Amino acid sequence: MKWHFFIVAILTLSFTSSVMAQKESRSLDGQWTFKQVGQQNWMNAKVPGTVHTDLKNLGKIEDPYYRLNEHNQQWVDKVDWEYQKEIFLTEEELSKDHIELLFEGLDTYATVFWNEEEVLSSDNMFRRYHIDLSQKVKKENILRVVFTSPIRKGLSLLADHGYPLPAINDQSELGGLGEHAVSIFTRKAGYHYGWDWGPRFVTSGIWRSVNLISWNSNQLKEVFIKQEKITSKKAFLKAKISVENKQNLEAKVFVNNHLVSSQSISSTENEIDFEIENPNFWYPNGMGEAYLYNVRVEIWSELLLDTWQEQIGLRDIEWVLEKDKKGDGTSFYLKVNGQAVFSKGANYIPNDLFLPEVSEEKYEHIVLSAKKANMNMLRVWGGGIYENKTFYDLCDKHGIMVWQDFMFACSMYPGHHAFLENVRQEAIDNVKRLRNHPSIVLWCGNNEIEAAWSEWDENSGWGWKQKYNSQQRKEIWAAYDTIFHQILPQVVDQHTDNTFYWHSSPSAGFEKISNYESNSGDMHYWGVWHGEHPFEDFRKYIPRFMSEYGFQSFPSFNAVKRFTLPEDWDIESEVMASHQRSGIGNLRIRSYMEQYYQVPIDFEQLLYVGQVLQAKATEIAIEAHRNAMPYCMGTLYWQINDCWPVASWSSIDSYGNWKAMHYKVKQMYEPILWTSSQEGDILELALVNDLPNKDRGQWYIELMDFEGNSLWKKKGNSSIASISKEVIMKISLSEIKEEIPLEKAVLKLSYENEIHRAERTYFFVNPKNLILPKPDISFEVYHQSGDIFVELKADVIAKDVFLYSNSTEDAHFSENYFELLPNETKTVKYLGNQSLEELKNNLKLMHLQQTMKSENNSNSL
Ligand code: BMA
Repeated sequence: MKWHFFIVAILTLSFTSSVMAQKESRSLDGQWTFKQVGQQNWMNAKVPGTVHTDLKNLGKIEDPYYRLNEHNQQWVDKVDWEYQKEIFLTEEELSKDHIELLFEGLDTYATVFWNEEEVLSSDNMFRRYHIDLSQKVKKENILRVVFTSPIRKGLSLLADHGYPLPAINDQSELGGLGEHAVSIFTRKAGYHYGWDWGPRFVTSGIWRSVNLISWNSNQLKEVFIKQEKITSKKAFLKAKISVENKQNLEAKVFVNNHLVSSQSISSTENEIDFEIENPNFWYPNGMGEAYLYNVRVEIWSELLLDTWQEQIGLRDIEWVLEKDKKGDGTSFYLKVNGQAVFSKGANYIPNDLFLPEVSEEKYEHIVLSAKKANMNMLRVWGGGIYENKTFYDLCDKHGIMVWQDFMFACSMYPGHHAFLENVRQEAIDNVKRLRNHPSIVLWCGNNEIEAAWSEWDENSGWGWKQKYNSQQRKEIWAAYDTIFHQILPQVVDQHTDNTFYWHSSPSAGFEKISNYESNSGDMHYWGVWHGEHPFEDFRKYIPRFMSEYGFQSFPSFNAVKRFTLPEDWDIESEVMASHQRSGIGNLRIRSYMEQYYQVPIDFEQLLYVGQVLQAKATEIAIEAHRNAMPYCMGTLYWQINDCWPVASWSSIDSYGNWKAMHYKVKQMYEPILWTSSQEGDILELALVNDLPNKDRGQWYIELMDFEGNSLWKKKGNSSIASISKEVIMKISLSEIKEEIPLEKAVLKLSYENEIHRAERTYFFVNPKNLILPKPDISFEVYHQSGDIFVELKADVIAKDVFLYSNSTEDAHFSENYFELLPNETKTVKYLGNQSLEELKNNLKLMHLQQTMKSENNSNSL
C-alpha cells in the first residue's frame, strides 16, 4: 500500500513539475488583420499565412493555380502590405522579468512595430527573429508588421549592385535572360521567383509561427545533444546547454523519462556528459529500425524554470571518399553504423508556393510515399527552403536520410559584407535548429553553381562567365569562394558533431569539376532530357553517386481536370502551356515518345503514355545505377514532389497522386532487384542486393509469348552478396530470335525466399515495336477484413495496366501501371477513401495496347 502511494506521488510530482515550468510560450498565430499599405480597410488575415492566400480566402483573388490566374496576380508582389494584431497581456505575463517576441519566419522585408515603435527590420526569410520587449510591454498592445515589396526592394538592390548576376530560373516579368533578375539579392526561397517547374509568386507574409515568450530569471536558450562516440555497448553523449545568464542552476537530463544526469551549472555555456548502455541504433529505411530516444533537459532553481525536449537517434555516419586503388577516381558513399549504404531516393522541393498551406498530412504523405517506395534518402534541394520541423521529424521517424542543401541554386550571389553576414546568421540559425535530427547526414553548399560557373564557354558549360569583364568575374568568384568555401563549412564545423559538408552538388571534389565523365564525387546527369541523349545512355554515364537525373511527365487526366476547362485539353493550349515551365518540355516529351512509344492523338491517352514514358526512363536509369554497385553508391532522381499542378519531373503530383513513375520507383528500389544489360548479342540477367547481408533465394525465368505459351522455363538457387550483383543467366538474343520474334516475346523473372520477393518482366524491343494482342481484362472489386481489393485477370498479356477512378480523386493502389501476364491473377489493394460501392462504379482501366495504332496491332482501337 505504502509503495503504491510512493509511486503515485512520484508520478504526480513529475507531472506537476512540468506544469509549473516558469517559462511560458503563447502562440500569437491565428486571426490577424491586414491591408495594402496606403489603403483604409483592415481585412481578416491568417497567421501563419501569405498575402496571396489571405486575398484568396477573402475572394479578392481567385485560386492562383487555376488556369491562367497566375498572370493577373503579379501585381501582389509589387506593392507593400501590413499585418496587425492587438495583444492583451495577462497579469502573470506582465509580472515576468523577461518578455520576448519570437518570429519563426518573416517573408521577407519586414519592419515590425510594437505599439508603433520600430523594434525590428528583417531581410531574411530563413532566419528566426527574437525581439526583447521586456521594457516595452503594457496591458494592451498593438503589433504591426509592414512588408515592403520584394520586387521593388530587389530592383533597388540590383541598381546598387551595378550589374546583373546570373539567375537562370528567375522568370522576371521585365524579360531578358537574367538582366532583371532580383531573386539573388534577397535571402528568400529562389523558386518563388519561378523555376522550370514552378510559377512566379513572390510571396510576402508572416509565414511561420509567432510566439510571445515570458520567463523569470533564466531560460534554456539552446540544447545540442552531441554524439561523441557510439559503440554497440555504449553511446557517449554530451548535452551542450546554453542558458540566458550565469545564475546557479541545477540541470537535469532525462532519456526516455529516466534521469541520467543531474548537475549544477553556473555559466551560460555548459556541457553535461551522459551515456546510454547497450544503445539501440537509428538505421535508415531498409536497414533496421529508426530507433529514437526521447531526451529531455530541465533547468531548476528551486522551481523548474524551463524544459527542452526532442527525439534523437544514435547513429554513426561516415562518408567514405577514398582514392581508388586503380585509376584516379574517388569513392562517394556513406556508412551508417559501420555498414555501407546504397542511397536510394529523390530530390525534394517545397510542396507549395504558399508554404503555410502545406498541411502536416501533406508532409506525411510525401515522406511516407518515399518510405513506401523503398527510399532511404531525400535531398532537400537548394532553391527552396530549410524545411519545417515536421518534415525532419517524419524523416527521423521513418528512416529517411536527408541530404540538406543550403538555400543557393543555379545563380551567383553578391559578396558585400551585409549579404555575407546575413548568410552566416542564416546558416548558424538553421544548422542549430536542425542539428539534433538524426536524419540529416550531409550539408551541401549549393545546387549546381560550381558546375555552372566553372566553364567559360557555352559548348562545354553554362557559359556564364562570358557576360562579365575580368573585374566582375573576380568579384563574383570571391563571393562564391567566401560563402561556399569559408562561411558555410565553418558554420557546419563549429555547430554540428562533424556532419559532412560538401560544397556544391554536383562536384567531383574540392576544385574538381563534375562532368558526365567524372569518376569522383556526385553527378547530375542531364544528358537524357536536356542533352537529348537516348535513355540507353543512362547505362553509359555511371557516376560514383548520382544526385540528379530525370524525365518529365504531365499530371494524370483526373489531376488536369482540376485546374483546366475542357477547352484547355491540348498540351499546346495556352493553359496547359502555362503549366509547363520548361521551355523545351513539350518538345522533349514528344520526341522521346516518338522514339519509344506510339504517340496517341487523344489527350487523355497522351497523358497516360507520357507517364509510362517517364517511368521507363527512370527504370533504365535506376537499373543502370544499381547494376554498377559498389562503384556507384547512390541514385536520387529529380524530383519526388510538385509545388503546383504542372508538367514536371515529379513522381508525385501536387495533389499527392502517385504517377506511373512512383509505382515504378517502388519496384526498382526493392532491396533485391532483377536487372538486365546487353552487350552485343548477349543479354545478361542479374540480381542485385543492397541489403546489409547476403540474400539467398530461388529464382525462376520463363520465356513466353503474349498469349501465355511457354517456350522454356529455368530455375535455380543463388546467393547474392551484400551491395553487389550476381549474374544469373546470359542469353543469346539470336537464339531467342530463332524461337520467337522478339516483338512477341516476354521474359518473366522472379526471385523469392521467406522474406524477399523480386519480380520483373523483360521485353526485347521498344514498346512501340511490340506486337500486342488485344486483351480481355476482367476484374472484381471486393472487401476483405476491412480493406478493398481489386483482382484482375487477362486472357493475353496486358501491358502497363493503369487502374484509375473516374472521379476527381485519383485512386491510389498498392501497385499500378503493371503487367498482367496471361492467365495470371493479380490482386492489388485500394488505398483511397472511396467506399466499395463508389469504387465499383468509378473504377476504370487503361493499358498500352489501347493507345497503339500500328498495322501490327490489327486488334487495336
Ligand atoms: C536540376 C535542378 C533544377 C531543375 C532541374 C530540371 O538540375 O537542380 O534546377 O529544375 O534540373 O531542369
